[in-house]
Amino acid sequence: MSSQRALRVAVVGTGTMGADHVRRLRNVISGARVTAVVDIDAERAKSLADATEGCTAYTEPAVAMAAQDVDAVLIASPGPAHEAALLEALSRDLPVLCEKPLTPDAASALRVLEAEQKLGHRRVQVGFMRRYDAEYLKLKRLLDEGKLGRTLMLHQQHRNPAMPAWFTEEMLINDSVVHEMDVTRWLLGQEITAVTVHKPAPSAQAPAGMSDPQFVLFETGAGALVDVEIFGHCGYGYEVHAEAVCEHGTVRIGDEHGPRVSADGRWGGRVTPDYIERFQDAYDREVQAWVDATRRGEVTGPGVWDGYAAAAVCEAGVLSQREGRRVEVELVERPALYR
Ligand code: ISE
Repeated sequence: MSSQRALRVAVVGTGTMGADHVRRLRNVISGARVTAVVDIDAERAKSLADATEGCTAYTEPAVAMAAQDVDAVLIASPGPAHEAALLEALSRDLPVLCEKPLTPDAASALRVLEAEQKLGHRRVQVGFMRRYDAEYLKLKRLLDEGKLGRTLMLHQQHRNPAMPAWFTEEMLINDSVVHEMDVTRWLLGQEITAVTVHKPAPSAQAPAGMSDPQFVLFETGAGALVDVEIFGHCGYGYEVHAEAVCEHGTVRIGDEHGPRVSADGRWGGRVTPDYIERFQDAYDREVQAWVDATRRGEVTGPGVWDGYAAAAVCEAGVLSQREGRRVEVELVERPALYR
């Protein structure tokens, strides 16, 4: 692929994230342009394509991927549609940025892992965008420096103001806590070995049939303990915090967004309303890094192994959530391609 030419991207799925990525590729990212958008909703795809210069609308991912003017694929369709799109892209040796989750379960993630191994080189980056957030990057740097010693515990809070009507209790684990699974593996450089989900008395704001909030405990390979409060309907805004407790100090992120205003005898600030705003910079950096690496013929971000490992932890988490017991995570041996 010529590094001179702009990367021609097909965006598969034009819901909230897909449409936001089209806007980002159009207005923010350099070195790329959107030449195809795909959605089963033909009208929605067409209106997005009409607003994007040189862009064609499709309803079938495979047809868009076969087009002459497509070099790479950004998958932002719902999780259950990812496997087919990923296998199609890999069969054509096309570079992919796939929104999380890689796939909804470990068995399908393994099939993608096998397809990429058969290809013999890495082609897929998974959209774990928190790895590109400025605060998370600072936390990672501090932990990696080593001056604070080993990380013994991580405390994390993940609060959403409300979830869409179709959001299920299981999705608290595999759509929301999946981010903390990846962050934990990335920050500590360890696999998660067991998951236990606890449920306090639910909030009156929790929808019928959903116990919300929940408290999730991870155990890791080297014996760290990691807790995650997931609150899907906290009502007041979107907040993500993390605190690492190390042998010689602690590091906390997630408190400092926007200005702190002192006036009228009070001080205060604003809570971001949603993840699109809170992680906007991280999404921008993630997509720019993917475009740059792809134009160099490389994959530099989280890959299929990370997507598979998170899917395996999700599976254990959902079982623990259902049965109220500690569940061990089962992983296949890490293939050479991902070491
Ligand atoms: C959503 O799908 C995301 O990925 C957000 O980052 C997360 O905070 C939210 O809980 C999920 O539903």
